[in-house]
Amino acid sequence: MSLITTSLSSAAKVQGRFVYRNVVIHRSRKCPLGESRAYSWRINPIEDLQDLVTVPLLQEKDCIFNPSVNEIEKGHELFIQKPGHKIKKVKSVVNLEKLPVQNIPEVSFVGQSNVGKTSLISALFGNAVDSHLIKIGKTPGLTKTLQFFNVGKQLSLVDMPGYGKNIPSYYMESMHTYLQTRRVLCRSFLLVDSEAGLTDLDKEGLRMMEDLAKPYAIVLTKIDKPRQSVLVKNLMEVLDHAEKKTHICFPQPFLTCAPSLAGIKYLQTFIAHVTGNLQLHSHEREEKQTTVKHSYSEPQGPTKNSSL
Ligand SMILES: Nc1nc2c(ncn2[C@@H]2O[C@H](COP(=O)(O)OP(=O)(O)OP(=O)(O)O)[C@@H](O)[C@H]2O)c(=O)[nH]1
Ligand SMILES: [Mg+2]
Repeated sequence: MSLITTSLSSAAKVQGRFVYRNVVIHRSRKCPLGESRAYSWRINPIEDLQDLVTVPLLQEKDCIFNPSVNEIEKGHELFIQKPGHKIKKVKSVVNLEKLPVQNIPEVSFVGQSNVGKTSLISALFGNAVDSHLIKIGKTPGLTKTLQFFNVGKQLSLVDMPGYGKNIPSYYMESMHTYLQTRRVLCRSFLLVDSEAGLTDLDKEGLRMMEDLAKPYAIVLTKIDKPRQSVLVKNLMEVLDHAEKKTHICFPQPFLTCAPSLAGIKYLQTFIAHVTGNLQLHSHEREEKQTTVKHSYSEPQGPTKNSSL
């Protein structure tokens, strides 16, 4: 993952609120999010943030996930309940010996307490699943077990207990063991609060994911909370850290807002693809056209066709 930084010469002439590593971040030109939750983000919210800086946030070679509009609609459809395609909670697991036995691809959501893991899973289901099924908390530490949610017979999403202050260490241990040993786990998402920015605990989480050497991606949650200029700065810090300290992390972070579902279709499409439920023809075209390919290992587990 890499962030292009530039010399001050081109950017310094512009009045901006933040300068991060010589890159001036403009004040939000459109609607500052802190002032309006109703802001309408593009399918991939990074594109909105790109408008605020004069240098590319991501290098071209790192923009490897570019689904078409049609593919995004197909990815989104996978998460809609219909007869014969139910979204249901299959199990809450405390004891790792009691993990559900099912041969479908799993993706897991990892991160510190209160970062928004459960809310993100609910948003992936369009916030349309019964609230008794998915419990979202005001206080950290609400999710105390590994919770498995099946999307039809296609895939399973796994909500993890959060880690952090005053959270029992066995949460961390059971999460680590699950991530290390689960054969059907094909992708994890490490969540970072976009308002708080990258914390020491997040850095610890990233170190753990790197040590595990299993495919994962970063999700910046709660993008409705900070001003866009703060969001850009925090995103750049995440990209910078990921470039320097990670090797396995997927180069494109995902940005999401659970209440408004911003960024959710884009993430749904990625999940549909990496679990082998959606072939991306636009991606294949991109790959043929470009000579630079990101070195990235194939996902493990029972995926069918995924190529990212
Ligand atoms: N504004 C806003 N609030 C959010 C968003 N996502 C989550 N929250 C809030 O953040 C708080 C924590 O959310 P949870 O989804 O319970 O967080 P968690 O990571 O599952 O927490 P633990 O189960 O304790 O590990 C709740 O009050 C949510 O309503 C978001 O995108 N925007
Ligand atoms: Mg939770």
